[in-house]
Amino acid sequence: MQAVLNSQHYMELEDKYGAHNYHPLPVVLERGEGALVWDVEGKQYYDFLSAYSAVNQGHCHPKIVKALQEQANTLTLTSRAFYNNVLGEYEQYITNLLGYDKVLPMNTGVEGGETALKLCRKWAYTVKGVPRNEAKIIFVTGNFWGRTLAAISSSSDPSSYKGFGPYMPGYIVIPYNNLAALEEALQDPHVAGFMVEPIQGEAGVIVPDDGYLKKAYDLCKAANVLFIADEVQTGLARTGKMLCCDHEGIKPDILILGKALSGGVFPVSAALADDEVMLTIKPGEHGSTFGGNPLACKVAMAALEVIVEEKLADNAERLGHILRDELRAIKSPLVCEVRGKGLLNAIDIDCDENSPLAWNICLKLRDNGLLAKPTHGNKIRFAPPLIMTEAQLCDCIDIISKTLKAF
Ligand code: IF1
Repeated sequence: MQAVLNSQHYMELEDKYGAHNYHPLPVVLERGEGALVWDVEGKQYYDFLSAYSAVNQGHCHPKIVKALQEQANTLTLTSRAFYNNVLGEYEQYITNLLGYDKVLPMNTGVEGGETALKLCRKWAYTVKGVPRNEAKIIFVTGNFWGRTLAAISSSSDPSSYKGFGPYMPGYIVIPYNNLAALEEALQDPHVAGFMVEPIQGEAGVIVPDDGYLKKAYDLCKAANVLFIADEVQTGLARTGKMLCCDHEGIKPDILILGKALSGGVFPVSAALADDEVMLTIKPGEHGSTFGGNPLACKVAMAALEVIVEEKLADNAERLGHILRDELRAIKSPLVCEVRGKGLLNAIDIDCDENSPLAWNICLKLRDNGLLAKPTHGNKIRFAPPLIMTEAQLCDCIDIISKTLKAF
C-alpha cells in the first residue's frame, strides 16, 4: 500500500500544486546513474529519452558531479559585473575544442537561440548593411527551438504558438529539406540568417536528405547570409559526431549548444561564432545574470571532457547502427519507419497522430523497464545516454521487441 501511495502521492502533489503544462508518463523517478533510473518503488528502468538529450554523458556522471560539488563549495556566481578565474578558461577550452573565435555563454537552449538571432540581426545591420529593423531570418517548418515568444513565433506547430500572439516580425518560414524553397527565400536582400536544426528533434527526429545541410550552407554563403545551426539537441556526440554538422563537413556561422553541455546537472547553453559576428554585440548590449557563472563553466568543461575522453560520439555511431538494424529486424507490423543518426532515433507507429497506440506502447515499455515518450502522437523517440554499453542496448532491444510483439 505504501509503495502505491508513494508514486500516487508525488503525482497528486504535482497535480495540485504545479502548473499543468506537461503530461508526463506516469512514473515517479528518484535516482539516476548512467543509463539507468529508478522510481520511488525502487523499480529500475533504462532511460531511452536522456532528458531530451541533456544527459548524453549518463545520469549523475561522477566527473561532472565532482566538478559541480567542488565549485559549489568555492564560488557559484559573481555576475559579469566582475571577472572570475573560471570563465576565461572555459571560453578558451570550448572555442579551441569546437574551432570558433569566441563564445557567448547563456543558460537555457532557448536563450542560446535568442542570442544567436540577436547576433544575426546585429551583424545584418552593422556588417551586411541591411536597413535598420528590416532584417529577416529564415526558419523551416517543424522547427523547435524553445518556448519564448521569439521562439514560438517561428513555429509551424499550433500547440507551440496558438493563443500566444502577436508574434515576432521579420521571420520567413519555408519547408524543411527543400533547397529550392531556400534558394527562393534567399533572393530577398534583407535576409540576415537561416536557422535550422541539422536533424529536427521535437518534430520526431526528421533526418534531411544527405547533402541538404551542405547545399543549404553553400546557398547561404553565396547570398551573404549567416548559417545558424541549432545543435541544442543534435550536438555533443548525440548523432555520432561531436556536432551533427560534422557529418557534412560544414562549420555554422553561429552554433547554438545546450542540454548536454552540462551533462544534465545544470542549465548551460552557448552561442559560438567568429569575431566578425560575435563582436557586433558591444559591452552592455546582451547578457544574463547566470550566463557564464563559474559553477556552469566548471560543469560544462567536465561535461565536454567526458564526451572527448569516453569517445561518446564513436559509441553513439556504433550503437546507433545496431539499434536501427535490430529495430528494423523486428519487422513489427506496428512500426512503419525507423530513422535516426547515432543515438538520436525514432520509430513511427503506423497510426494517425491522434491514436493512443504510441502512448500505450510507452506505458507497456515502462512496465517492461524502459522509459520513452511519444512526440507528435505516433512517433516514439529512442535516445538513450551515449555511455550505454552494447550489452545494455541489446537488453533494451529485447524489451522493445517483446513489448511490440505483445500488441
Ligand atoms: C519542452 C525536444 C521539445 C530543442 C532544440 C532549443 C531547445 C530545445 C533543438 C530549447 C528544447 C526541449 C524543451 C522541452 C522538451 C524538449 C523538446 F525537442 F527535445 F523534445 F520540447 F520539443 N533547440 N527541447 O530541442 O532548449 O530552452 O528547453 O533548454 O519545452 O517541452 P531549452
